[in-house]
Amino acid sequence: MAGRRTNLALLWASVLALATGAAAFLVGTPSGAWVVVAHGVVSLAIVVLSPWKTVIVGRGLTRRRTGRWLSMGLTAAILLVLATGVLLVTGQVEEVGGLTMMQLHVGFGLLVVSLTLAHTLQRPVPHRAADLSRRNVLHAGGLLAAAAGLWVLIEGILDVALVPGRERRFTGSHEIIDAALVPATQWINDSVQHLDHDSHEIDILGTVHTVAEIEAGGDTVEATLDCTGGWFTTQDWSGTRLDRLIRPDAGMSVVVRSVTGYWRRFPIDQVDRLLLATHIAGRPLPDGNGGPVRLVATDRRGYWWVKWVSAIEVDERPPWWQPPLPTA
Ligand SMILES: Nc1nc2c(c(=O)[nH]1)N[C@H]1C(S)=C(S)[C@@H](COP(=O)(O)O)O[C@H]1N2
Ligand SMILES: [Mo]
Repeated sequence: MAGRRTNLALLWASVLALATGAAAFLVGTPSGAWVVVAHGVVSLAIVVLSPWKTVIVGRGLTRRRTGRWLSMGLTAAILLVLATGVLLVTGQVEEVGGLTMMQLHVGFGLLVVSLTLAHTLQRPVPHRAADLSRRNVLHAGGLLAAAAGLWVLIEGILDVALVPGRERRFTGSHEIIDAALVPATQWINDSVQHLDHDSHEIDILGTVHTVAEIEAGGDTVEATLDCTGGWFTTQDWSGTRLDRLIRPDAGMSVVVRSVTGYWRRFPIDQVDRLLLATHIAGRPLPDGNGGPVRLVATDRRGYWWVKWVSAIEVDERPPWWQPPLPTA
């Protein structure tokens, strides 16, 4: 029974870690900070359970059942997810072998998901009515309390031990202060575009605009670009606010497109929070950062900040009519 309980708790903690991890990518404002905290706590619940699981694994290994290699692979993958998670949080190591720590963390995470699926199919833990007994609910509560305690402890250590100047945001991202050091970051496989400042045109609701026109808008907003890769930067961005070009009753949603085909859709009542930017911190946007013109989407994560904007359209589709995360 105790082994069953551990396995069930592990399964549920893994499912919650996956769900909160995926949801953390959607968080852009402090009201969603709890999702990121929850991801930390349920992940630590897996750590808290590990001594009990070690006992179960020890028993299993002496029996030489099929699926041993799968179990060992799964254990290794889980250790790698936890290790990359810790490295992400501390921010001391940013890249290994050309991959960012977040790419490694998500990659190992997806590996764990597929191995867990295979492992659970091979060794199913059927739920029983007794699983929801008062005693087990108390156990689950105790587990969460222990994990939360561990989370508070780790946060405390990080606060004291982290190098000053490496502020962490509620998303867990680390700060880049100098605008010149903002990396050229692609979501998946876009490549940096080199567009000509004078001849590039932006089609906005069927009307062609030059970069010079966007520059002349004279709007400057301070906004935070927070990449799901684990860094953020707060800068002054200048150009033209979209509410100067699009009326809020022009349709249901606004689609912003890049010359690369990358696009994102926004609710039309948020046009006053979207800026077509030509400058960062008073300087023209470098090609890598989306020059000559990119979108600044206040309070939204980096993948909304479409670079190398070529067109803006309005239509009657609802704003959620798009993949939750970009696909290119
Ligand atoms: N066209 C295009 N725009 C894009 C992306 C992309 O891959 N293609 N990546 C987005 C992501 S994930 C982030 S974090 C920011 C990064 O902006 P930066 O390159 O200025 O750091 O651009 C966003 N805009
Ligand atoms: Mo990003």
